[in-house]
Amino acid sequence: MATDACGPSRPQELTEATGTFGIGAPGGDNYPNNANCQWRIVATAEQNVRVWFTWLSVERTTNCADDYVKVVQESDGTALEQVCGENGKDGGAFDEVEATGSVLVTFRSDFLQGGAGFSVSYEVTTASALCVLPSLAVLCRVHPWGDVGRLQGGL
Ligand SMILES: [Ca+2]
Repeated sequence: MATDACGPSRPQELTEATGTFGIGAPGGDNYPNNANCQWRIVATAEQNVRVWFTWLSVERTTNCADDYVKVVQESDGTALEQVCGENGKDGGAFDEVEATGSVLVTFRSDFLQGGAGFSVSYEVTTASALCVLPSLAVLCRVHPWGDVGRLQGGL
């Protein structure tokens, strides 16, 4: 289990453009009770951050109130995702979420019952110059050509 993220020095700052982090491993022992872990995916106000889960095994409760992984856009505190259960909300597919600027990911567990943990991957991209035009801003959020990195990689 990642240590910095769950200790007094949390959140753990993630400054790489891409990465994966989380707790535990599929099929592993349960994570600790009363865990409080945080990771900050560091990005500028002009950068976009995509976040997706690669696996999830977190105690399922109504509204994911007891144990959960929560993804928050830091600039305005918008909660983009709060998940629990096995492999996604209601057992379905994970939602990929996108934020502007830094993202805070929080994992909490309550005093009983657990799961094997979770893994989150992310990618920080810089919006292309086209996307500063207000008329294109909405399209840029949903189209792959909105990111310089993906443009350079071909459409
Ligand atoms: Ca629990």
